[in-house]
Amino acid sequence: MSFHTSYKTKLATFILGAAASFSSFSVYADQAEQIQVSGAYAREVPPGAPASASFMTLSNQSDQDIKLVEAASKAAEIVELHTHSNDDGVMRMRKIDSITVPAHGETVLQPGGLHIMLIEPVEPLKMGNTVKMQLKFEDGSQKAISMPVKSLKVMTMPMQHNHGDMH
Ligand SMILES: [Cu+2]
Repeated sequence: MSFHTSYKTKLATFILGAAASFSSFSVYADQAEQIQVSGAYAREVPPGAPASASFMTLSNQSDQDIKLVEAASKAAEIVELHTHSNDDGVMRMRKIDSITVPAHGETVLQPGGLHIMLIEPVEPLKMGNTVKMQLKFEDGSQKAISMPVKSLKVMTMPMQHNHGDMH
């Protein structure tokens, strides 16, 4: 058992070393590795709809705040980081430069709040389809994620809680 563990470690070290030699990818824990993405989905829209949005929870396992600075996807012509603000009772959304995930905390992208806007979808954002996305962080590291397309009806159902608290 210990032989295998040590062998694996040596192998991993070798592979990481080789990766460092042959590519520009960094071997230390970059920001993309410190971020966990959960519950990601894109909102279903009818064909021809001008835009849709993607939502997810970003968890930061590191000691430092991490900024998401860009998202890219082939699913839409333009992908932007957005937030909503309440202007005298009217909800408006606007483009923002980054979304901060606090150290040892999480940031929730959800309807009515932060989201990743998918402008001029080029792939059908139909329930059952999958959207692939690249998330880019301040240090230039990237994370590839894929998410299901969900309909608004599914989206607005009460969230499941994974803990036993009383509500
Ligand atoms: Cu938006």
